[in-house]
Amino acid sequence: MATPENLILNPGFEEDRYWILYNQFPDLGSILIDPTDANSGIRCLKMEFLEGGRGGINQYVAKDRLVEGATIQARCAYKSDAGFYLTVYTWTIDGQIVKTDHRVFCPASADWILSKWLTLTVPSGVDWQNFASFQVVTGASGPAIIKVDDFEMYLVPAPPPETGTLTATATINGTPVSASVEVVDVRTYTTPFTIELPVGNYTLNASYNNQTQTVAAEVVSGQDTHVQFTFTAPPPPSYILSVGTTTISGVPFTIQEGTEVSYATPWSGSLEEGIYQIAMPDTVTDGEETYKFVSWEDGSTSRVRNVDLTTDIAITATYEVALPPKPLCFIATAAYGSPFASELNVLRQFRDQCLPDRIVHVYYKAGPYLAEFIKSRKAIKRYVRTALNLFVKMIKCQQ
Ligand SMILES: [Ca+2]
Repeated sequence: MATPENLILNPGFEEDRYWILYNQFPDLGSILIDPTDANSGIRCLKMEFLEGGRGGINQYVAKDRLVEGATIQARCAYKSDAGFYLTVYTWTIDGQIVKTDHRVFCPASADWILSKWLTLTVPSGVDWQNFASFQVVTGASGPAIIKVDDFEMYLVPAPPPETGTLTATATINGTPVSASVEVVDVRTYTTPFTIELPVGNYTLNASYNNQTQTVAAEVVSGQDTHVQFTFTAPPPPSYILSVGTTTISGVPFTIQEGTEVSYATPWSGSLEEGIYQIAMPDTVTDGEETYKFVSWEDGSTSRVRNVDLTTDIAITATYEVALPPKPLCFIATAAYGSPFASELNVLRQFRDQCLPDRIVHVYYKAGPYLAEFIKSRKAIKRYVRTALNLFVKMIKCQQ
């Protein structure tokens, strides 16, 4: 370590500057530079008191050179025919003297010797004036001649603060998570972390997923203090599932995720994220009509469908009218008078192969009434039969 700088300027009195000489009782003594004697160099300071009293020299040290918590150490060389004191002071801004082990007695010595060290701990939390003062004070009641030379005054830096470590972790259900933790008056960290801190008490404000926790922690010298934050898991997100049907509504269906719950279309509800099994009925009856499941809007044709609900989803099942079992040709049967006429086979084949379902459906609706009308009217029955015969011939010709 480098030798610290001597805070005292002109410590050996080789120049005429910097020292402030004071003499509380000037008529009882003198304070002068002595060019004939020295511990080192060529000059020293000579104080001659007739009857003792207070007097000496001040060396001021600027405030900004004195670090809070640091220690000032001072000493000087002297020779004296009477005992006296060396003192070190600082003054607070309101004029109070702050002193710590500030005074050392120097017994008489005929030869140059070094005084003991004086120690002054720079106070903390004090608004003090702009100097520390190193004084030579005579305290003797009789006459004394004191010579001083080679003043030394050093700042011993404040010892580094004792430290310990602070470790913080955060979990949800035992799983570590990255929580934001403000160590108040230090900074904000993200868990898990271990930081070195001066010993003392700290407040930690942790936050994760809109949950906050505050704990106090004491950092102990040379040890690790572990703070564990335990948060609760956030609820899973929910999404809107909509189940609809086309052609008809009011179709009962079930949604299963663990338990099975029944609903009817159109239905829309908020469900937690997850996989749900939607089961539509194969057929559903609405009044006189029976409807049959055809497909989902995505083209799938299984009436049971799994939906992975990770966003709002709308699904639609298409139902169509289910045709009743095909009876014989009402009208033709009525016209021919028998369901077994060979022409009927040709007509049935034509109906099943060539007519669109929609027309067949209308036919099934109206056919029975027309057939009843024809059955009891012989003339009409004959015309219809003739027309159908022609139609059957046409079909045959085209085949
Ligand atoms: Ca000197």
